[in-house]
Amino acid sequence: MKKGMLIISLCIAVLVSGCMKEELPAAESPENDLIVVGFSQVGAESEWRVANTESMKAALSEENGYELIYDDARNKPENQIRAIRTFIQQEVDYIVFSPIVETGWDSILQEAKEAGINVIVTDRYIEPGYENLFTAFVGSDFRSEGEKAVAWLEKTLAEQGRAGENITIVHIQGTMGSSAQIGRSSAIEEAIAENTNWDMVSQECGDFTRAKAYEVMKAILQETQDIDVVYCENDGEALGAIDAMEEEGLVCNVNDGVIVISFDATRLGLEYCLAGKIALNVECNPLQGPYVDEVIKQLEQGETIEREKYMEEAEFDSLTITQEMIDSRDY
Ligand code: GZL
Repeated sequence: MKKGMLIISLCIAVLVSGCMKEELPAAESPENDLIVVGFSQVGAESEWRVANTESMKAALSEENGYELIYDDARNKPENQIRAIRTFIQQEVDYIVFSPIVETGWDSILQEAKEAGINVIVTDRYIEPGYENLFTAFVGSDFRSEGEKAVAWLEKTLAEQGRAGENITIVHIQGTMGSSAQIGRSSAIEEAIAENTNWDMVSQECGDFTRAKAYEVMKAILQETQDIDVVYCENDGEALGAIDAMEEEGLVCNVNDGVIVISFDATRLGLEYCLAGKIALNVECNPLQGPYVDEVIKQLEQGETIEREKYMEEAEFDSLTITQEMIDSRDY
């Protein structure tokens, strides 16, 4: 329910009960007693994002008690700021948003706070220091995801007897400045600094899209094809990089080809893993809608909430993944 309606309803309820002597039953809430949520989504840049949007829309549905106002920012932070300002003007009850990048949100979130609107951050994080400007976070620990990938790579190379061998690595980063890119990049960058036999031969931004990753990988392959590992920060990038490598006749395989590491574990990404083309796929769980629904319902009931909810996430490798594992998943 929009705040204005709620205040008018409450005033009428007080007036009615104040004029009448006998006890009245609690005023019936208006039939449209929906919780109005403004949701600013990053865009539709990847299969992961599509799954995330579907999860949010399913959870914040009318049958679940919501009126959802959805905005697709098309990967532009300025569109998110515009959308959030519109939500404030519309006097929504809650604002939910996945910040495209970590920085630049303090003033718009201050406006939401001054308007008395709870903000729930999903998926990606905003920069530290502004925790007072939002009520809850539901998303992933991207640094932990990167550490899983690095630990697997160290173990795999050791098992292959390549622990001391020079390893050439291509790093294709996600949208620069997003918490997913910052976390996943920091893990591989630190691992390369620690493993002196690991050499980053190229680091380019693939912007979490298959098309951009294909483009940058094609350019890299014109410079060098002596590549042992390609570390891609999501499935879209991994598929684009594999497209480019296969066009050049390179084989992507953990045992006798280029080791491709990816993140998200979307169905398409796991099918590439089953085919042996993605050697490791670290899950990034997009099914955040039910947790956002839970937080809002708790807030509506005046209950204490869990301020940060980190999604449970697994990892899949090409040597152990099965079709049954893929078929059993929700996205
Ligand atoms: C991660 C999410 C990232 C995915 C990409 O939580 O923000 O953005 O890894 C998506 O697929 O584009």
